[in-house]
Amino acid sequence: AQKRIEVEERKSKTSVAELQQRPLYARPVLSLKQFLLDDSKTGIIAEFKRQSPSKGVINGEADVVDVTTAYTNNGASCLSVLTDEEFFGGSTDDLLKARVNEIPVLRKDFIVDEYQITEAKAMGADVILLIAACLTPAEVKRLATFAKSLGLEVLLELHAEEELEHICEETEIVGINNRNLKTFEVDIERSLRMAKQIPSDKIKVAESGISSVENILLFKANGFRGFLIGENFMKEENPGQAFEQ
Ligand code: IGP
Repeated sequence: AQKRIEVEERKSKTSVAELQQRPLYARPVLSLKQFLLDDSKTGIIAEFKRQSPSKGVINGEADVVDVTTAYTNNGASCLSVLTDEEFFGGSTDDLLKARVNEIPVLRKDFIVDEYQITEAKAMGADVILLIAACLTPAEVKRLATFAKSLGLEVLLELHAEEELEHICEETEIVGINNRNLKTFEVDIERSLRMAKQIPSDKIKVAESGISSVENILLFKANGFRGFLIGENFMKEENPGQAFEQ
């Protein structure tokens, strides 16, 4: 029985060696850090998100190539693509398709081990997300070190002051989620307060609930360089056009 389980497991999961053979694995990575520091760009990380636990279906049928290409042509600094199937209706296929664009692509998922990071590289992602609420500080350090060893960049997501201790040398881009993970409430003031406690050599990204140019200007004035926006675009029939406006 043990043998049979092992065989079944091997069949269901692509081996690391196979992932490393995928053509996209060898492609040169685009630096989100560089794109965010470029003042001629918008700093917007535009997200492709079909559904979410807080909103249900947002745009289930959207065409990932159409939307991400329009985001790119309208000045996005980075694309964020959900690959989590269970809660966000995303897929590896969505990310692979978004990869036609020559700007950094973030794999948006709940990453807890090295295998998922190798997978991200094989899908053609440039950046991975590490969520402090799901990991210990030691795990963040270990996974960020591994990601860097593959040439990938890391966006560390915080949502509460207690998580500031998850920041380490390897996490150069730090996101603050404006949305409370339990109540789904958005509190921009709390994010601005937290931002003051982040070391000045980190690149700060504001995440979630951003719905106006005023929001962006406020974050900019408080030292943020990146703005992760999903629903505000995805709720429209034509998300790429919504970005333009
Ligand atoms: C985008 P919004 O409110 O603009 O759609 O938010 C992004 O910040 C949000 O999707 C997000 C997320 C996450 C999704 C932030 N952290 C972690 C999944 C997992």
